[in-house]
Amino acid sequence: MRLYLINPSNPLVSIVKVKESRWNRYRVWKPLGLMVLAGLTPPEWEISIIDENLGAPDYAALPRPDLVGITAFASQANRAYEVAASFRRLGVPVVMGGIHATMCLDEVMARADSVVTGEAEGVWPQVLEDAWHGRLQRRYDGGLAEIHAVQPARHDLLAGGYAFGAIQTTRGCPLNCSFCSVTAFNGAHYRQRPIADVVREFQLIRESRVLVVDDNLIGTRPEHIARAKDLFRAMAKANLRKEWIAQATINFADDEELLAVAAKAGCRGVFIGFESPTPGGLRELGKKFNLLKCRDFRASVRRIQRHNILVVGSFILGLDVDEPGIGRHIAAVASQYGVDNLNVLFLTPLPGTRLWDQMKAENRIALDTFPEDWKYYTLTFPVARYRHMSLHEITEEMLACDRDFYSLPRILRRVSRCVWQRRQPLISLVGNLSYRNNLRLNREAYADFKREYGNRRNSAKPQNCSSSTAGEGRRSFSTRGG
Ligand code: B12
Ligand code: SF4
Repeated sequence: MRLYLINPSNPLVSIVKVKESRWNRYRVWKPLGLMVLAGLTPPEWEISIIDENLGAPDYAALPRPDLVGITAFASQANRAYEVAASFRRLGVPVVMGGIHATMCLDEVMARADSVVTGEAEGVWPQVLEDAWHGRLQRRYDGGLAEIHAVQPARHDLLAGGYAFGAIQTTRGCPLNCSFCSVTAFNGAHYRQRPIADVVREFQLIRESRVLVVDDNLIGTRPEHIARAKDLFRAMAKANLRKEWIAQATINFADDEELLAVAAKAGCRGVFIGFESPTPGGLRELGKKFNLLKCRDFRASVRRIQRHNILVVGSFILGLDVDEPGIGRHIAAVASQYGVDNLNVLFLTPLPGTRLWDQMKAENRIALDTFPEDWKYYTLTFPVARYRHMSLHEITEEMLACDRDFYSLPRILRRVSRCVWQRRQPLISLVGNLSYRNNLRLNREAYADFKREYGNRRNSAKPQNCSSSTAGEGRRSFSTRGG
């Protein structure tokens, strides 16, 4: 039996346009969920993972599969449905799973033969067994997996084409920020894989650089931090010869020993969500962790960097507290914190989040012709009605922010600082140029977006994602104050 596992592309996601910029090769990441699924698949299935981010194949020229599994974030849903429809027309059954299938169950059920909600570990073998015998059920619910049951991913299946391998060591996040779907999907209970399993899996990865996909690698409580230290010590002891990057909260900077063992284990970069330059913004987002009194972000960043770890700072633009001028303000604050790269995203209501419920209730979800509009849910398009900024103003704020932070003099200053401090200047340069190059792509994308949105202002009533609570028709986009 032949199984295709497919990661659909989204042509609007500039970071995956490898051909448009060679720097983007460093920003295309492996679809780990599908590699994990492959690891759970019995050997009698012949598996191919198809990542459309490296270029969609001519499916008609490929051998006909017996089953197709498709993953999707919200932003990939449109393309996922196209691919699903093309296989279903041939009579090949299609199973969909992942976060979008979980958050928008009815929408996905209408477009797939079977849907797996939640984490797949507990149900995937049953799905395959049922497919084998031609008795696929309409829905399977994996819920939250038993963390000890998480098997190593099939790292052998996607060789070549990527600069980074991928691994996951924990699931879940206790913080539940209003805009983030991780807690809704993976739960508030922070689950940690056994250290020996993680080290063994690291050894299966061929790439010398690895993305640790955990939403928060170190956790928040003393016992989480203790486990992170044990993990890093075990990784260093195993002499993995890997360099890796990860996501963490700012408390990563609070423990010198943690930083030292992380660096020794190969940590070279960390992605930290600062989210907002103002306490009001942090309160609005529920990011309590960043609100702790006496936190000096600049000193925290510097402490991390002293261990030769680059810091990418992430901010969100379009909060209710944000007013015109916020773009340049974020660029200035990020420069003042001293981050090596800045990643700014539009406040985006993702299904299943508290922000979705709130914006839905306030009728502020502007792009709500679903499923078509999901393609704009990349966090790089302003899909909502923002309190103090029109569509034009908010895209200008984003461009101003990127223009300021990624101006050539500022890039030179950051890279020279890396040379001076002996901290990976080449990687810093590549990262900065990659973001700078995307400025042009973003400008073009916003222009297309405004044209497209303008043409569709008077379009018909939208379909609704099943997690939505109201069914109101569309309103124009360019409002202040919703
Ligand atoms: C790594 C990652 C990325 C990587 C993507 C790598 C890749 N191709 O998969 C990068 C950095 C590129 C990325 C980009 C984006 N991401 Co992202 N990303 C993550 C992250 C941190 C981890 C995903 C992961 O690998 N998990 C580990 C694997 C094992 O879990 P999994 O994928 O969920 O798979 C399990 C189940 O879902 C299920 N499953 C999954 N697929 C399928 C398919 C079938 C058939 C079946 C049966 C089961 C099944 O089985 C697996 C095992 O249990 C998640 C957070 C999270 N915790 O999920 C956010 C997350 C998925 N990303 C998110 C977002 C919003 C984005 C972006 C849109 C915006 C952005 N700038 O970050 C872009 C979109 C890119 C695009 N192509 O459109 C949101 C998605 C929300 C949503 N409703 O869509 C998440 C949840 C983060 C959040 N804060 O809310 N992301
Ligand atoms: S943004 Fe980060 S800290 Fe907040 S809930 Fe999501 S994963 Fe947790």
